[in-house]
Amino acid sequence: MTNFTPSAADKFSFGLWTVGNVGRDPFGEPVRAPISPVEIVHMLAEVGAWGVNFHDNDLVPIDATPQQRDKIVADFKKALDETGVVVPMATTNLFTDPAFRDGAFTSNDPDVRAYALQKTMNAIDLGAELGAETYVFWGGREGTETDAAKNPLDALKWFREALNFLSEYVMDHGYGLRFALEAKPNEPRGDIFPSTTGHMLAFIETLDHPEMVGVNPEMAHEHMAGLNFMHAVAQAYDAGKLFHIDLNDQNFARYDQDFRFGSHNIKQAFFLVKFLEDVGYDNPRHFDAHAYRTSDYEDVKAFARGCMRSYLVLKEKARQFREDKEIQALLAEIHGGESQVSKYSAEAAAQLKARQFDRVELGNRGKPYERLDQLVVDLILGVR
Ligand code: DIG
Ligand code: MN
Ligand code: MN
Repeated sequence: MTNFTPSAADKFSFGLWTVGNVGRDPFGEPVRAPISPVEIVHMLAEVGAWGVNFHDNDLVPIDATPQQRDKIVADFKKALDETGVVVPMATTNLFTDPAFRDGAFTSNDPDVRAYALQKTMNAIDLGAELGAETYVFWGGREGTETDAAKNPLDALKWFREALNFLSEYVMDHGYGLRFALEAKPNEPRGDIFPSTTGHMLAFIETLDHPEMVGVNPEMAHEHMAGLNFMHAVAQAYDAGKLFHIDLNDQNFARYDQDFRFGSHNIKQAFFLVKFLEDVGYDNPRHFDAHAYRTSDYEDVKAFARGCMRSYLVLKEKARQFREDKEIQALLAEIHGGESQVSKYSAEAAAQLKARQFDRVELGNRGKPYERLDQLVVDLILGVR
């Protein structure tokens, strides 16, 4: 039986806010006492995680004095040194404080947009100091409840201005950080923009330094938009922009549930893991999720272990898929090979226009996809 124990090679990471989630929700107060960043680092080491991520204020409270900041950072570094846990990613909280009630980079208030830049520069400094290589931008408040309030063209312009400014800031300081933009269609704003990974990929091409900007697709967020997460991830990978990924789970047509990875849509999780392993994805595998509100901290550890275990079980299932003779024979039968016409020439066009097709015969060519998919279901259910 394969050993499903996580190792550093898996690059499994958790944000401070994930296992540190105290169980507050819009309809209920916290159910778990807060635990410190140092305690979280030790918990992550205990369950076998490789990395820990943070928003600036997960680590350093927004009103901390410089002396308090330095002490907090020193204690955090000590915990990292003691455990070997690393910091792959950092990000800015631009959504909790009331100052960001109408957005941060896309607020209608230029003072707020300027403050958001200042806060992000300081958070980038902190992330770089702790060794982060990826900097995530999730615009939780970048959106509207009424389109009367904000012209999306202004929002896109202001978001572009901010990212261009911050790209230059990173380059000016030689930080070597890459930016990863994370989309979400709604919540907490009525509509958030850019709303999906696809929208972000298009937006990146309008920036001054697109080469240093990629995406951080999140499973729950693409599912909230009713999309196939693996397809979004594949398009990001195809564009060379899959710099980071937020793994979790999510029932469709629900608020952002941030469930344990593999806990709800096991088939989508399988095809996602299969894709990442097939292409040799080598960036962090971040579980942006949290335990049920019903959990105590022992169950929070079970949540974290479950995220990593499910990924490793599905990784083993993907290996079995690749080695399954019946599945591979079917795939060989199905895949008819490279396109007959790919590169244009006048001759190729003329030959193709002259070619006779039997359209009815083409239409009669059935595919054994039911048989193939049942083999996958058998594999996932463990009867194959
Ligand atoms: C929510 O899905 C967002 C925030 O938690 C954070 O900014 C980002 C980093 O993973 N994900
Ligand atoms: Mn989420
Ligand atoms: Mn996320």
